[in-house]
Amino acid sequence: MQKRRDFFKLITKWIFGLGVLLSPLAFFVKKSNSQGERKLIPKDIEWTDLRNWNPKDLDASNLKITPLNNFGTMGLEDYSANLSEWRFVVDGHVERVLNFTYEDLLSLDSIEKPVLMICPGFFVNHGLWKGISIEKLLRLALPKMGVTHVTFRGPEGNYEKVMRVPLEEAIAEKVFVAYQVNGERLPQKHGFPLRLVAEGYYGYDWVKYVYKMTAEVIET
Ligand SMILES: Nc1nc2c(c(=O)[nH]1)N[C@H]1C(S)=C(S)[C@@H](COP(=O)(O)O)O[C@H]1N2
Ligand SMILES: [Mo]
Repeated sequence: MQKRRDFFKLITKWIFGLGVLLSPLAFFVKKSNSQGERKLIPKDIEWTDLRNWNPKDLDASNLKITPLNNFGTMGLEDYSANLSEWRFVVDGHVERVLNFTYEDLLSLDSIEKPVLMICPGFFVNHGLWKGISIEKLLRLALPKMGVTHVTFRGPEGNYEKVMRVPLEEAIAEKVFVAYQVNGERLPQKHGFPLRLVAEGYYGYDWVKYVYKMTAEVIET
């Protein structure tokens, strides 16, 4: 009987040990699967070929950062914000509606990361974008229960563009608001004072001159 119990103890130890050993592997396999669908762009790719890809299918981590002078641009380029009046508003399904000045934004915790933008058929920019995470902004505004989407608008007025993203993507920092690119203040043509960065989305969705972010409950 004693022998049998020892045997079970040993087996249990083994199974447990094996589990501990293999669990990082399981994590790795899961991770590489979820990224496996995206094609890693070779370092020496012709940039003109990239224009015809969908950014959601690409892993750009091998790509060099595009010098700011070589950035393409599209759509509204000359909106001019008066910084003394300009505000970034966070509203919608939140406890606290917030109004940030440009200076306020610069003083918040920031995130910075390279993200690929493709304007299909026209150009590709791989910029190093710096700005504020949506999670950070939502935390400050205290979202109410049930928020499913976050909507961005810019600029205020006749040329307003709208982009709505599911909350998970906003929280995962795939989408964020940026005030700096490649270490420089966001140039006017690229959306100064604030623009959306949207990993995996065509340039069309990277709203420039963002002035409002709204937490929403959208039934689907
Ligand atoms: N407010 C606003 N945002 C906009 C646009 C626009 O016309 N107005 N054009 C979009 C398009 S089609 C593209 S490809 C990108 C280009 O950004 P860039 O000019 O900074 O390269 O901005 C997007 N954001
Ligand atoms: Mo575009």
